[in-house]
Amino acid sequence: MNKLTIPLLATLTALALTSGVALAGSKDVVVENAWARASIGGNRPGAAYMTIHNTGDEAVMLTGLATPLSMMSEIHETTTNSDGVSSMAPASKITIAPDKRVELAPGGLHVMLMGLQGPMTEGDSFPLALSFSDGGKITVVVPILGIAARGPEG
Ligand SMILES: [Cu+2]
Repeated sequence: MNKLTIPLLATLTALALTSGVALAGSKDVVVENAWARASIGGNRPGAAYMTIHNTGDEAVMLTGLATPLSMMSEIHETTTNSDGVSSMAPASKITIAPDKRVELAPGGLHVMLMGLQGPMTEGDSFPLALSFSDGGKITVVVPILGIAARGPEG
């Protein structure tokens, strides 16, 4: 972690602490089973996965992602066509309906971590801040699993 990323991390943590209390909507969001895969090479993007669970009674939209690990993070969706060829593209904004979960998992939605600021090494972890339409933020600590991991259970 370089000198620039530490104040960013402190800011994200402070925002998460202050906004988690007062706002409706995202206070009812729980991020479950976050994980990432160790990266293959230094200049390839990384990917992170999780389940976003809205336990409240209002829909919440995910509006932003930030982590000191990458210059830019966005939601991508992998799709496979009828010939079995997979491709991915930025996904439109994710809305989590009341009492529903949205799964980010290999082969589907994922957080693409572009411009990695360091290696993603198995056993390490990094903070990821999720911003929501009501102004709330949630910061989760994402553990980095092995290069062949399929999920947090192995
Ligand atoms: Cu992607």
